[in-house]
Amino acid sequence: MTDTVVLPSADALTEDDIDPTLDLVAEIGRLRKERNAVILAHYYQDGEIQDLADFVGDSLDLSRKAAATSADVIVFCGVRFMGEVAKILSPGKTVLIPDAEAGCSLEEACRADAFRHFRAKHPDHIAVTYINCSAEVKALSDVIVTSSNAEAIVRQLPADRPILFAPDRHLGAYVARKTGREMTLWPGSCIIHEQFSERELVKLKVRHPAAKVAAHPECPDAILAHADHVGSTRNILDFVLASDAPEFIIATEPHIIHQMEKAAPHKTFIAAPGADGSCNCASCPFMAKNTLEKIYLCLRNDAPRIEIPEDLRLAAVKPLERMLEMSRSVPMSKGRPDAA
Ligand code: CIZ
Repeated sequence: MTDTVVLPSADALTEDDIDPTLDLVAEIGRLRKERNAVILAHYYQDGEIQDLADFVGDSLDLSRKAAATSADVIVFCGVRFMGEVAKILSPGKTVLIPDAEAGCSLEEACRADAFRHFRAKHPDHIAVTYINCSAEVKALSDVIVTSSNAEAIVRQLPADRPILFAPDRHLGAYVARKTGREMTLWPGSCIIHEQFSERELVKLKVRHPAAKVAAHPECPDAILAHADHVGSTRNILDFVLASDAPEFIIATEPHIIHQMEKAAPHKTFIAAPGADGSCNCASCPFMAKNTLEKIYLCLRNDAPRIEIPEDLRLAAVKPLERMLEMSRSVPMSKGRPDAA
């Protein structure tokens, strides 16, 4: 864990202190009002968390929301680096996360010291870094990207400058192919998107010949090769809602299917399989750490809270603001497709 998280004090309430008869959704609603809080949730969160959030989205739209909110408190239901982004962009707000242990395998795969060394070995390169990284790595980067804007941002970079891309090598390779830009890739990957099995996917396609495959660019090439559509979560969501196909195989974290089923109940969505033929392998264990109990507790305890040293924040905010500036061509999504 980074030292950017303030943990609850010893006398804070714990899950054992919660009255089991408490209506948690109502209590969270009451605390949200009392504290002028906004609850932001990623598409990879459990359906019940998505349903109580004020806004559901991907990292790009959640960053935009965090930067623009007038709330005093942001409860960020996602993983820790997303809460850090909210605090970097909105330093005057209290940013709470339900579970301080909600990390990210990509963040783990790219430690700041090693990244500093990587940069030093390629001094003439522009460092394009996926948002799934620590505040320290952001501070060492030139521009941050998400899977929604990576291609659009790379296309805006000077053609005569070589590019470093970290930490997801699959997303980097995909963007390099799409843009024709040469990139030196950091050798990281997401444990979730690495789980999908090409063999099981092919078997599933044979059993569902009408199904379109939509895959996230964090998937290895062998999976992307079978995809009818490749995109970020919000982009896959737009694709399945716009398509006439009746059935879809979804190769990303399967909780995104919650929004798909709500917005298009007449369509069938199947989570892409892992090596054992089931789809459970792709549930993110870090995203799953957040629960209604922990959301309630973080609002009660005012912790875990993200705090970032100001010198680190000032260094990390530059590449994030550059990202927001260079993403103007990527419109804000509605979040929940069924929302007004
Ligand atoms: O950018 C994000 O939020 C992630 C992690 C995936 C996606 O495609 O939305």
